[in-house]
Amino acid sequence: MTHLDNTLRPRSVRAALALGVTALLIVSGLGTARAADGYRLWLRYVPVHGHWLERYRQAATELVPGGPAQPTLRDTQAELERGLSGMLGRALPLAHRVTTNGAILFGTPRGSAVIRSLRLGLARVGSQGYVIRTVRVDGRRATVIAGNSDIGVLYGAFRFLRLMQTRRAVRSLDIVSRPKLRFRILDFWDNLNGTVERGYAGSSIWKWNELPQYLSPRYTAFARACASIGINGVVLNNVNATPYILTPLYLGKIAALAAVLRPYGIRVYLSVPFNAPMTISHLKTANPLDPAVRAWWRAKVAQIYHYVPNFGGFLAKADSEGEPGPAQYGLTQAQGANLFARVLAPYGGIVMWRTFVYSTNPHSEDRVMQAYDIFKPLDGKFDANVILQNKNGPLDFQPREPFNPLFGAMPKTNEMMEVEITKEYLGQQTSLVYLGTLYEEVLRSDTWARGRGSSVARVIDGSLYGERDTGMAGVANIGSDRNWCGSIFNQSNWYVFGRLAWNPNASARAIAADWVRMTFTNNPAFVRPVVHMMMISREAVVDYMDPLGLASQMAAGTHFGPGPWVHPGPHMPPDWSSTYYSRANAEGIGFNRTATGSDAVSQYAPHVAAKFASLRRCPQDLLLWFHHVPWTYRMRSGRTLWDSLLRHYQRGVDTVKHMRRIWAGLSRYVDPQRFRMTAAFLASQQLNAEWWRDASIAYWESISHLPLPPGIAPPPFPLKDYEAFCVPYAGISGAGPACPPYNGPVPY
Ligand code: GCW
Repeated sequence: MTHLDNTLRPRSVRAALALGVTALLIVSGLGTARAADGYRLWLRYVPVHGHWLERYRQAATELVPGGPAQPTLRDTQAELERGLSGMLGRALPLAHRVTTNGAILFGTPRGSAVIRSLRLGLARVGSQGYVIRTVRVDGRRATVIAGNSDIGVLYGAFRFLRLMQTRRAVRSLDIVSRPKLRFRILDFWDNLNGTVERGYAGSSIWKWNELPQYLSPRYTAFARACASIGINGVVLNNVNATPYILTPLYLGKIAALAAVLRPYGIRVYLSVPFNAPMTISHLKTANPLDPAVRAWWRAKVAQIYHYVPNFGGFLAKADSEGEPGPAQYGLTQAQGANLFARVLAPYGGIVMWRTFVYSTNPHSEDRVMQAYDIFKPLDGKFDANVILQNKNGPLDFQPREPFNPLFGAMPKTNEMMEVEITKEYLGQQTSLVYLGTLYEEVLRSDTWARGRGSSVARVIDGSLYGERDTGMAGVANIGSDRNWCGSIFNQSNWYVFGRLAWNPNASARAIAADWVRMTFTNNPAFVRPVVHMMMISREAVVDYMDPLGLASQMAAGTHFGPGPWVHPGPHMPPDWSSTYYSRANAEGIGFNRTATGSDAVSQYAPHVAAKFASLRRCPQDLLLWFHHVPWTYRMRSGRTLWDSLLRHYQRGVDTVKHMRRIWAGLSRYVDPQRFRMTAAFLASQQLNAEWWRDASIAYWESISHLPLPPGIAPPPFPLKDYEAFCVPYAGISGAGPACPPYNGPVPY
């Protein structure tokens, strides 16, 4: 209980100090009095107390900028001032050289002769990394935060602040860090009308009608938060793109936004519709082989760079879910991607070309095989500035999927990973699900592409095949809600995405602990149980939604709540239905993807394929992904599959109850506002979990005709009620309702 950050019951001295700092923040316009509503994310910089305060005050006595006050360095200084004054309760003097023990010197060797003379070995950290080291300057002990670029210095400053925020010793530092991935990007699925596809945190944060004249202060706050975790790119608009984004009206607005983001090292990218030459300029075709089409894109890109000189490039969803693409002209995905690549290359721009492409033919092969079959033969055909953007799994952001077989399968092509940070398929806004464990599971999966040790992390960080253009993209969960992400714990997913994109080998648990300490308190009586809760949260969702390797069992359209009964129909393509994936029948359940079935296993390296293909050796948590298994099959536990499956649903519900109990005992460590919101959301999550459990059990019972095992309660409603019930507007922001009005009992 020594170094408690609890601002609820401060001793009188602390109260005075806290008030003083709050006043300081308000006066300087740096913060807000509404400190506990989640707006300040993990950058709260609340006062430090006890012996840590003494230590940190000795380690931070003055700020010494090492270089001219360019925008990024000015922002670095502002962040250090904001962070240190918030935590240490006093403003730090600014000095032109080191004059006291405890000076903090920050800058680049180019900007500062002192930093140059320290020989920090900065060659190791590249253009975006940093070194933080305790050194002696003119006989005084100082901390130097240095990078080869101003942006590296900014990243280093955030790291230094994090050390204090998480109560690490800072007296004797030698930290060397460089990002392992080059492109660390948030993809916004934001529409220009302010709605957000699969967004659950309010309307879009980009206020197109206010731009370019008015620049909301949220843009800067957003940029700071991104820079604090190393995110360096933002795709502003939905991959289901409209042509307006490429018109001069919007380019002017984009230029204004790009200028705000730029000092924080963030480049702007755009999603582009492949047929823009037709919709904007009435060309008769968008065929990349047509010289007029190529000229159109060349001119368009020149125009974009005129508006936004540091423009990053394009993201494309082509030939996917109705979006136009090269296949319409009988051309390959490589021919489509290279059209963009060639016009962007002269400016150093890149193309992120999504591999989320699948056939619309209902009689085609197994849906999860299609992207591999389309892209794998094209290895080596993509230009150097194209990066294929693979979703983490071969299907579609499900609670659990095996890794996407394209990872490691294209040695001559850049590959990056796309994950959802928004929880479209994992409970959406209110459910507490920490995605760090999901990302970590994929990153650590061994593809065996070049033998043992060929993890997905090594594919995307370029260490397996030596690519330079490496990256990770996360579909943002950010909106205009005051707390940015719709819930406090959703913020942890933005946070962990950035940290893993910086270092895909980092530990999800360690990152969760940092986030909890910065977002709430360093008190171990809080940190330990909350990290535990986060670490078990994703498996809970898997258990009550898609246990044992099931996938895509959600309601149609909204993707909210259970829908295992969703079957193909006139408006429901087979591979969007649930029954396509479960393959449940009177005998058993699961999709046979072995050689006797679709043979999707053969898309993996032989070692992995053999494991997945073996009923005995297949990881049980992917069992029904790869195998159709009799209900009576004996699992390793000795239970039948039927028994085991139903127990997973129950276990998921039990875990949520457990999480609720943990949280309920922590009120004394959290401000009332964030405590209550989280408690209420956990209550709603329990209802959601019970709904999933009951509806799923009711449906599987109707298929297996087996009795419920002891300990499994019968669902409270008949199956037909679950089938009829739907939450009409969940998760389809801006679109119409996804189901007719329902007048029956409410299972959720
Ligand atoms: O999972 C699906 C979503 C769509 C999304 C699509 C994609 C942007 O339900 O809303 O469209 O993935 O990734 O393109």
